[in-house]
Order: sequence, then structure tokens, then C-alpha cells
Amino acid sequence: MSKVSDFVERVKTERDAQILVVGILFFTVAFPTAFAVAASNVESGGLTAVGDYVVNGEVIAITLEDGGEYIADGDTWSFTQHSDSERAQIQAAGGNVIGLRITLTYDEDETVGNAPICIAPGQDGADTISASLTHGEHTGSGDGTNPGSHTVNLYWVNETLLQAAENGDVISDMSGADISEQLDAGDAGLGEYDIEVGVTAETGNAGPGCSREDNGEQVDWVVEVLVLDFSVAPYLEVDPTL
Ligand SMILES: [Ca+2]
Ligand SMILES: [Ca+2]
Repeated sequence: MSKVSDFVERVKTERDAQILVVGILFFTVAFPTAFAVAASNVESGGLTAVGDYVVNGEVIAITLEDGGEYIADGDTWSFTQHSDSERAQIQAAGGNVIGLRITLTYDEDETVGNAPICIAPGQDGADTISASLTHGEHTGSGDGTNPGSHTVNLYWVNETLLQAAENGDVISDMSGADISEQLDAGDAGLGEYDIEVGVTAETGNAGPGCSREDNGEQVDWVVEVLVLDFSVAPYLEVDPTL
């Protein structure tokens, strides 16, 4: 029996030989077809063409300040940070500062007086802790109640594109160059960042013979710049049925 007819006989009867044949057919037929389809979706000209793109990259958070203050009821604590304080780290991450973030944590220091007359001390009244961030013309703010924590993010690049990048979504009907431009803050991301943290204290419902006191709250925070290191690539759609 010849080698060819021997192989044909094996294909008829042996599972390994059958898998080998299917594999050869897949690589010789399916792959060139798939890449031809994919290539046809890239119109031309690299990133200048309007089409489908994906953004590859990651947001790196670099701490500017890890601090905190006791803030009295009705007061605000204002301070300024500058990108120069972490210039080396920012440059190492690619230098594209796209936003600012503050994460605040706080407990409750409300006190109950008149012990031991007070037998129904009641419950704490939640204080409101607010934070606002400013960089140039961009501002963002957010409140939280104690005990707990909250985060305020401020971005000065296109947030819709940033969200798509973080989700790995395909971005359509834009050129790659436009996407890149709208995610690149350039030097505008650097400079001063103004931060303001405020507390409005509340006292809870003291029972008969009790008194409650709340003068403010200790608020701790971490302030970070957000650096986006990214690249834009055409989205190559490979037909999964091939
Ligand atoms: Ca309180
Ligand atoms: Ca308090």
C-alpha cells in the first residue's frame, strides 16, 4: 500500500489522523480568509481614517498627598498641590496627566453627655463631608456622610472615550488621530491643583436627660493625579464563524 493510500485509510479509521486533516484545512482556508476580512475593515492611512478603533492603556495613580485634618462644623480646609512634587514619577508613567482624584475617609466623633442620667443616648446624626477639586477651568465635587468614605474624580480629557478605553470597547466613527488627541492632555494636565474639603456636622436624636455634641470631624484623604499611558490601534474584526 502506498503512503498516500495508507494515510487515507488512517483518516477513515483513526481519530488523530482525522483531527490532523481538520487542522490543516482550518489553517490553510480559514486564516487567510479571516485576515483578508480584517484587513478590509482598515480603510487606509493608519490612524487618519475614520473607522473602528480600540485604545490600549492603563491609568496610573500617583499620590500627591496622603494627609488629613480635623475640620470644624461649617468650616472648609483648602490646599494646593502641584505636579512638580511628583514630576519624576509622572514622567516615568508617560507624563499624560488626565485627571485628579481625592479619596476621603471619616469616622464619627459625636459625643453623648449627662451620664448616668442619660439612659437613652439615641443615635449619631450623620455629618456631611464635601470635597471639591479644581484644575484650571475644570472643577468637580462630591459629598459623603459619616462614618464612611467617598471618592471624587475630576477629568479634563474626553470621559466617554476614557470610559470606552477602560472597558475595552470599540470606538467607532472617529479617526484614531482624533481619539488620541482627545485623550492626550499634554502640558495642560500639569500644574496646580486646588482642593477644598468641608464638614457640616449634625447631632443625632438624644433621648430624655441626654445631650449630644458634634463639633466637626476628622477627615483623612489621599490626593492622586491620574496618568493615562495609552496607544490607539485599528480594531480588526475577525469573523468568529470562520
Ligand atoms: Ca454627627
Ligand atoms: Ca462629627
